[in-house]
Amino acid sequence: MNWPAIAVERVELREVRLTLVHPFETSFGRIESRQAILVTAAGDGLEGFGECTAQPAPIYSYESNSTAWHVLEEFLVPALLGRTIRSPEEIGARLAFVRGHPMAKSAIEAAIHDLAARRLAVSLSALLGGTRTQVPVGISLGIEPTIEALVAQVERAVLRGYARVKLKIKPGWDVEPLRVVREAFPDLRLTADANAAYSLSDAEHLARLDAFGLEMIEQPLDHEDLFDHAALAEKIRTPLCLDESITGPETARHALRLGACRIINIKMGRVGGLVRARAVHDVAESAGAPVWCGGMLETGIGRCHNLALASLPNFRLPADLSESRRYFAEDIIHPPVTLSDPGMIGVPSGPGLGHAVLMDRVEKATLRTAGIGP
Ligand code: SMG
Ligand code: MG
Repeated sequence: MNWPAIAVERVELREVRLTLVHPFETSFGRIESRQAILVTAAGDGLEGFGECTAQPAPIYSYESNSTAWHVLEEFLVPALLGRTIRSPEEIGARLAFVRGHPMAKSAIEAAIHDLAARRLAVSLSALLGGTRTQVPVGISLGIEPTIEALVAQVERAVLRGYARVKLKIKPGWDVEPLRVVREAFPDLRLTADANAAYSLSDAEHLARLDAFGLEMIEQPLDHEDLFDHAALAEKIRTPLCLDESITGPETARHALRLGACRIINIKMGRVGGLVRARAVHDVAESAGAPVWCGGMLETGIGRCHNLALASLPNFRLPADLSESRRYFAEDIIHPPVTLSDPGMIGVPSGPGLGHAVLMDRVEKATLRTAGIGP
């Protein structure tokens, strides 16, 4: 689909906090709320929305809400303001002078994509060339105080109809919870995500997870270590998937060539936006490797962007994309995201995000704002 000429006249940054209905614990810590920067790009009488996937602290990656705010306000937004954007690639090209900070870049790039789609009165999925009307989805379950509590969470997810369940693991919370969950749910599509909590010296221990028929183990080792992931892949049968390590099409190509992974988790924030996410998708597709869309506990805004992205053809495995109610008592979009069929979420078909942003709820959740432009 042709990209319209988009004039970015004004940008608003807004940090919001939404309490999670259930705390989410990973190998790097416990998260009780989703605190995010929302970006609004205005032009030609329309507004587009984006969400930055950074967290308050730089623990999943080096970005935090404060670094993203700073980089957006001081560098990224001024480089786009008052410009006419004639292609999606032009956004990244204008931002390329800033090294790194992919989540900050992705947030403004996403807002401009929404603006472009609204300008054309097409869905974001249509603008991207998505081919799916609904996407298979799973649920990512955090570390719980007890294995019984975890089994109860899995049971709820299965009853709700999720197509696959991902369990967070770390040293001391791996073999036992996986063994018990597998015993209780013999046919469940099950995966595990370590968020880089192990090292290659744990290879023998990780090989014990082969017994549980996992579809993949996600990011067992350090985010910078493709080499050790390739070595680990030789020692275990379960396919490896990389998340934190894949920063764009370049690392995707290296990882697949090295045999560091067979599957890629794509997060638009981590790789620097939708254009680069699509490039990772294409690299994996030509290597015959499936991808799936990861999640960062997004509000409804980021979730709609993820749904559009996951409508591309090589997103063949269930996404970490769950219903609004799995995260928040009240999402900031209307209608909230719900399962369309068991294990499926419909790709929004209305203009742009395809869901209305509820500004009164956004206002209530707001911690700080900054307007940039006239
Ligand atoms: O959005 O449902 C979700 C969470 C998915 O597990 C999830 N994300 O490493 O894949 C991952 C984690 C990172 C979460 S950090 C906020
Ligand atoms: Mg992960």
